[in-house]
Amino acid sequence: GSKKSDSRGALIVLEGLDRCGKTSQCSRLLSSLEKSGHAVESWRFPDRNTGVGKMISSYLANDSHLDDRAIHLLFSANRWEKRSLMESKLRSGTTLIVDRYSFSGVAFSSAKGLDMEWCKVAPEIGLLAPDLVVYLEISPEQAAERGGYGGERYEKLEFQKRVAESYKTLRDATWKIIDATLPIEDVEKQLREIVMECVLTCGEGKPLSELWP
Ligand code: Z5A
Repeated sequence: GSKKSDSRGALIVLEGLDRCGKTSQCSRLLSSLEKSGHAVESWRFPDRNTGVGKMISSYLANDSHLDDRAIHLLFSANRWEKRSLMESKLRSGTTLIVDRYSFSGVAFSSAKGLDMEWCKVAPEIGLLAPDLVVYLEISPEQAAERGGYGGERYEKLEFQKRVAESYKTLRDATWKIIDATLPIEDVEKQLREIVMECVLTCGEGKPLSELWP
């Protein structure tokens, strides 16, 4: 066939505050890419199904207490335990749509006061770099109005405001920003256009790279 041997799937990451609509958009994107015949899977971090993921889940539910650095490293370990599977999926041509990634790790831990460079550097270096990061932008106040927060540790307005500030510091010119307060179908349409372009570039053999580029 005409498919190049270095053709691969794209690593697409969605980031944003709690309630910004990531989960809804990931599932719409998944079905739209499936319908157009792409090999695609949707992933999320934390992956609560692994041993490490269960510790994270209990921490988020306030069932356990952990030092801020310890939980930061667990979130990172949770990405490391999926790294080789992630790489083999991408190389075999499967596009991955990922709900939260290293950027959440840095944004949420630095919102607690941990040094941003400490959060970014050691634990995350060498993880696969996304081909695309989409930030679904919403103010903490508007996010809070959506259906109410659940009872998890970080789901509080004051904390979400600090997370929003951290994301502002963290994001760079390569991120695509979408207004997450638009009707769900409009967000979906914008997202699909950006993602399709990225999937195409990766299919044409854009090399995989590692954090932090
Ligand atoms: N965390 C961390 O600290 N370090 C790390 O390394 C990682 C994560 C990876 C758990 O994440 C926590 O872990 C998270 C960050 C931290 N803490 N917080 N906050 P999670 O994945 O379990 O939870 P979440 O990411 O916050 O997801 P969520 O609550 O499921 O929200 P969402 O996915 O962004 O939104 P949604 O479920 O798609 O939509 C929310 C509501 O808004 C829902 O009722 C929708 O119908 C509605 N909605 C969606 N879009 C729209 C539009 N466009 N208009 C109007 N209404 C809408």
